[in-house]
Amino acid sequence: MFKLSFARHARPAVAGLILTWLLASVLAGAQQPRREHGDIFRLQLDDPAEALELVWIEAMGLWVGRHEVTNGQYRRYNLTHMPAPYYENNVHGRRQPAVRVSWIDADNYAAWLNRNFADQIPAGFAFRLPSEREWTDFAICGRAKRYPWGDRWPPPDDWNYRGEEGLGLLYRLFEKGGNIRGHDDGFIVAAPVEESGRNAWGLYGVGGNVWEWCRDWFDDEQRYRSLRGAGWNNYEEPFLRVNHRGRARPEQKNAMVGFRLVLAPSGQPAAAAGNVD
Ligand SMILES: [Ca+2]
Repeated sequence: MFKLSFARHARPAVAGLILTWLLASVLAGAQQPRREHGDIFRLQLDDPAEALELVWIEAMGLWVGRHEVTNGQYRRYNLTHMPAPYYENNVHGRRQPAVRVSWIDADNYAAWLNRNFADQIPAGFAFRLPSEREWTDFAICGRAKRYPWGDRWPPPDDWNYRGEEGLGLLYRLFEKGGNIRGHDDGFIVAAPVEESGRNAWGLYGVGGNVWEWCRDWFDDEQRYRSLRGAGWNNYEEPFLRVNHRGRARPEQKNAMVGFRLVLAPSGQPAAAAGNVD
């Protein structure tokens, strides 16, 4: 009798548990739709015209900024952001990358996004600067190569470095050094972010346009933060290699330096820097 009685009461309980589990699974699925490589996430900020776009990179398990953060997007945070021209060339354009922002500024910008747009950010994720290891991963797109665009020299014309376009009067008067022969991207300074260097994962300007702050310290003494990717004023072949590491003090600002953000699982530390060579 005991056995029968137990069975009679247990069945509805088990059925209820299964139903609850199924409902929970369906709801969880609705909250976190399946992501596929290349899916775009848009953070509307407080002005949809300045939405930040990020690309889901399945192999890395995080979103990577489709572009360098723009002056327009940065101005939603700092209304007075107006980077001074480089000689006579403007670098404050709405779709040009945010420049003359320090590592500290970029880190604060990510924190501002996390604080103010939590309702738009997928649960368990947060904005931050990429580690150098992550930067390298999304620069090479799963295939070892010498430069962010591939193995051949010179860079394709739609990757923004200092080519033959940069030979105006003021350059000749003030700039030392050379340029990339046979390369003309059409931009003397930073290009609009969507007009420079699209890679195989649909990310723009990962090489060139502006140097990008990374999260890591450059040195064990923690004096410098790491920069990757070179910028519009670079023509030196070693600087353009995918494994080249630049550096600057965290408070430094420069017309050739900007940043890109990742939207990554917030509970995990960034992938360690490691040896990028
Ligand atoms: Ca760049």
